[in-house]
Amino acid sequence: MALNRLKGHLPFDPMNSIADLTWVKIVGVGDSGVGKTCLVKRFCEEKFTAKFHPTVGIDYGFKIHVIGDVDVRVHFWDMAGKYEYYDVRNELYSQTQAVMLVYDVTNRASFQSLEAWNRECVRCASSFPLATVVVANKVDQDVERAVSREEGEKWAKAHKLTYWETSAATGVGVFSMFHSLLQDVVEKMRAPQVDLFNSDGEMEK
Ligand SMILES: Nc1nc2c(ncn2[C@@H]2O[C@H](COP(=O)(O)OP(=O)(O)OP(=O)(O)O)[C@@H](O)[C@H]2O)c(=O)[nH]1
Ligand SMILES: [Mg+2]
Repeated sequence: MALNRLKGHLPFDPMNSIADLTWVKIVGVGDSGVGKTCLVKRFCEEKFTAKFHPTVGIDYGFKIHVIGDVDVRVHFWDMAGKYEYYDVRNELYSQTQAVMLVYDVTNRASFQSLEAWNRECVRCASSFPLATVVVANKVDQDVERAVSREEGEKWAKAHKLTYWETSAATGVGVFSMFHSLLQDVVEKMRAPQVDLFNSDGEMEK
């Protein structure tokens, strides 16, 4: 039997179905080696690898996560932390709704880099009100800790951001951190948008 593939043969418009879905783009940034790829892998696949494979340009993850009555299609854009990939990252920030700023609690330099990462995100990903979390990763390596919880919390508070402690190795804190970040995004999406224009298309005074 021949299939009728003519335009309009479907009893519904597939584009309407796609438009009804909730899509969220989360960008992960932080110095190379802090554990961004491992955090995404832990959340999406419940896996962890001890071997280090630095991200080249960008890695990608996907998961459907339920927030209340919403099935959120979460797209993870896991950026390479090496500085030389700046031009690649710069191209990929658009339409970002959420950011995870990651550092490694055993590596002080990665904590000191947060300021620059935060600035890069605010500069490049400004189309939505951003939901941002500060993620102190590798807390399983407590004996080698170089940045205390108090210091991390203080930095996050000073930037009006939420602070989380995680371990991609053991899984501690990972689900709660992503769940809370996604809740924040869904709330921001539902918040009434301020209409800057009147019915004639002129800017309100
Ligand atoms: N002990 C411990 N090791 C971790 C943890 N998270 C990641 N690692 C290790 O840290 C190394 C780097 O992890 P990645 O996730 O690849 O780091 P990344 O931030 O994606 O690095 P780039 O892709 O280069 O930007 C790997 O050897 C991981 O196994 C953690 O929570 N605890
Ligand atoms: Mg990576």
